[in-house]
Amino acid sequence: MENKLRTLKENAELEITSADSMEVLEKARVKYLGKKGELTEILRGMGSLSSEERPIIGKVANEVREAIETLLEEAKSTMKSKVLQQQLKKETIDITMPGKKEKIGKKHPLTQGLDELKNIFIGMGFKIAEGPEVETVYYNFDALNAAPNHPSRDMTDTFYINEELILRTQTSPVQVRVMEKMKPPIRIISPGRCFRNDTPDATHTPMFHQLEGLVIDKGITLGDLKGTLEVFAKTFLGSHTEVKFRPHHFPFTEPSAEVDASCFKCEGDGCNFCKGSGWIELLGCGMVHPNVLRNCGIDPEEYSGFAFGMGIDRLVMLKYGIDDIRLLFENDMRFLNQF
Ligand code: 2NM
Repeated sequence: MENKLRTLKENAELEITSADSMEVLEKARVKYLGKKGELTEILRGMGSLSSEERPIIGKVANEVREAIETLLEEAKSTMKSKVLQQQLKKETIDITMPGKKEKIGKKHPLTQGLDELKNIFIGMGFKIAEGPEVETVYYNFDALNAAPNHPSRDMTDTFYINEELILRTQTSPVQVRVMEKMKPPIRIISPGRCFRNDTPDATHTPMFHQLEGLVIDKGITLGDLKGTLEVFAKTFLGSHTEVKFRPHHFPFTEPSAEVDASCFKCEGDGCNFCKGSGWIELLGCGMVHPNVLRNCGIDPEEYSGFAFGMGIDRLVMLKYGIDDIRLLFENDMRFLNQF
């Protein structure tokens, strides 16, 4: 029996010292010291021993049990620190590795352009006005002195929702709404989305952006209009920019003009950017028609004013050298990241 115990101890020792995981150690503990373990099995057979042998074997059995327990304790604590070391090694952060750069978004080129335009006019004392994109025929056409048979009213040019409601084709209805509500002096710009029933191509999209301006006060003249727009052109395109006023016609202004700026690429010499003319078309403008003032409850004998309108998309394209307006609305990051 004593031999059996010694063999058991040797086997246990071998198993415990060669264990490579906590699970193996726990299995060994159950195998040797558990309720149904080998040591318990041997001790159960002690009943058949003589009274002289029993205390001797009992002592040896106790020694074997204590030895195995000690071995297990030691092996478990060694295993614990080994596992911890492995885990620490696995989870080590290499602080010398290059970090991941946070990607910060940026403003769409149209928003950048819009911000710049707004700031120029805010600097000249203009306030920003907004209005609905779904407009009435009255605010978009009638109040603006457009003749009942004016071609822009046609369904092939304007998106009709029903007979009275349309998608605004310009932001002038915002100016009408402001004139109805506010007493002069009025100095506002109205940037926003507009809609026209155009087939998309390099220079047209059915949705585009306009910025219009309006100044109404006593004694406002064409000189004020010219001075304001000259300052605008020089600020937006550069101080060497010259402006030229060409007679034109709009239903809502009289007189009306289109404004050209000297080409900022060739400074007027003529290049393929300005198609050899040295000039680039910038915007439309004029003195607000007396009919429009009357429609808005402003006495044209007491007040006068000027208005202007420009395409934001067109100006952004000019400034950044974009040759197709559709690129502005495709949201291709490869395009947008260039600005
Ligand atoms: C333009 C050109 C010329 C314009 C006129 C008005 C209003 F409401 F005062 F009559 N707002 N905007 C105007 C004048 C717009 O866009 C090319």
